Amino acid sequence: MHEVRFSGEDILARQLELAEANYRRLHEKGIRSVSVLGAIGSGKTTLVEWAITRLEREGLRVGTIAADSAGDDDHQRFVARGARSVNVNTQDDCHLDAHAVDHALDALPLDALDVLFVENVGNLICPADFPLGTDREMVVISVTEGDDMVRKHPKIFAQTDLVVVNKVDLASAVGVDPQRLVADYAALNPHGKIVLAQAKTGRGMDEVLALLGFPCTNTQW
Ligand SMILES: Nc1nc2c(ncn2[C@@H]2O[C@H](COP(=O)(O)OP(=O)(O)OP(=O)(O)O)[C@@H](O)[C@H]2O)c(=O)[nH]1
Ligand SMILES: [Mg+2]
Ligand SMILES: [Zn+2]
Ligand SMILES: [Zn+2]
Repeated sequence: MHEVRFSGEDILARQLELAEANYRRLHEKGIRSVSVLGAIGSGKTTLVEWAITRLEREGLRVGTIAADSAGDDDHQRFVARGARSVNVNTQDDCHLDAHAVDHALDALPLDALDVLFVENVGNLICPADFPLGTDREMVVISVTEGDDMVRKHPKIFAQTDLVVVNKVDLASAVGVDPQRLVADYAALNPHGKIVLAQAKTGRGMDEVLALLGFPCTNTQW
């Protein structure tokens, strides 16, 4: 086990060092990696399920790290799609950190992977403070959390360049205008991209994957 008992600024510096080590390790293996952050139940796992199916059809070998406080539901969903997956239970912690990702990487067959998705615990607050060392990051929210999500969690949205607003099929049922979320995000992060999606049916997935740097040639869903 690594020594991780530090205090104050040392903790942040150590987290950055571990994140950089993860980044280097993934690059040495030629693996492209994506952190998936977002609200509880917003559709993170559903999006990654589609991504696995889609990218494997493109000939890419996909690995996943599934983080939840308890249980292995998301991990099992990824395994069912054919991903090489590792389950991480964070228990009392409400986020993944670079140290936990390092250990998860130990348990993955890195030589047999081209792409890695890391699904964080559902949470829009502290994951913003814990870099994991992935190449890219996306934040998933859904209309059912309300139209004020971006305004209430500016830090995570200001530092992320790709946001997915999921479950647009439920927008009128919950009385939320997705364009409100689009406008709030544009005000906070003018360079960021935002995709309106319905992950359950795959709507928006082509755009999400293209923005993550995986343009798909086989566009049949
Ligand atoms: N109506 C609708 N439901 C969706 C959509 N995408 C996902 N869901 C449903 O939302 C629920 C939660 O989806 P998950 O993908 O498990 O969400 P998650 O963000 O991974 O959840 P946690 O990991 O528990 O935070 C499931 O019942 C999905 O079927 C969508 O586009 N529309
Ligand atoms: Mg999930
Ligand atoms: Zn350790
Ligand atoms: Zn936390």
